Amino acid sequence: MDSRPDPADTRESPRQEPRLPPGQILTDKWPVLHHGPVPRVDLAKWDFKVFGLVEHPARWTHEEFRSLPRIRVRSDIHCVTRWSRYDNLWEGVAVREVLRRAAPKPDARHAVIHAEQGYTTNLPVQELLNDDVLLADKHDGADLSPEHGWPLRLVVPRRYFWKSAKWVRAIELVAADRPGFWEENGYHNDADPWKEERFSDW
Ligand SMILES: Nc1nc2c(c(=O)[nH]1)N[C@H]1C(S)=C(S)[C@@H](COP(=O)(O)O)O[C@H]1N2
Ligand SMILES: [Mo]
Repeated sequence: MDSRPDPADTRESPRQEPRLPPGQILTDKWPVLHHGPVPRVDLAKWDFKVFGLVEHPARWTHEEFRSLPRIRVRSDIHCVTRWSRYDNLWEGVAVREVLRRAAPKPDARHAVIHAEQGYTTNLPVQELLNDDVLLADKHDGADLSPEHGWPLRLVVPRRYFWKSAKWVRAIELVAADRPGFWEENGYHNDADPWKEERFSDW
């Protein structure tokens, strides 16, 4: 059984002025973009882990993960390929919630997000602690489709969407920043849409 979120507990990701970041075009559609094939996921073998610089390395089976406290977040998507989509209603578990249970050590300043098939992306732990950052399994009231990251995707509303890893399986906390897949392949390390941090300069 899912633990149901209180309907009143829908967090609005903070908006910036202007709402549409520079160089973006608004769309109602939700494009599918990723590297490689959509993974086939066996829920009986699926788990989610928090490891690295933590006091209590944590592992949840799919059933255990579904019983964690749940939240809803309304946020806008900004993809580096220049489409933006407003008012996405995500449902799932706050990243803050899973990190709290693992108890990060004081020197855990950066995170490597691990997804199926070796996809990684990197974020500061501070960013993950924002209360609009979640591990989502639902979008606009329906289960995520496999193409959009089912059974679980990260959602980081204040960064370009490549930081929102689909098919996510683990968060590793580290002391020194470690660039992920797209960050190693020319994308900007920080990915702030309002600063147009699209590509790195090298
Ligand atoms: N695991 C994984 N997650 C990923 C990617 C990927 O290649 N693999 N691509 C990222 C990129 S570049 C984008 S733009 C978004 C697209 O998400 P969507 O297909 O749900 O729109 O997923 C991100 N998450
Ligand atoms: Mo992307």
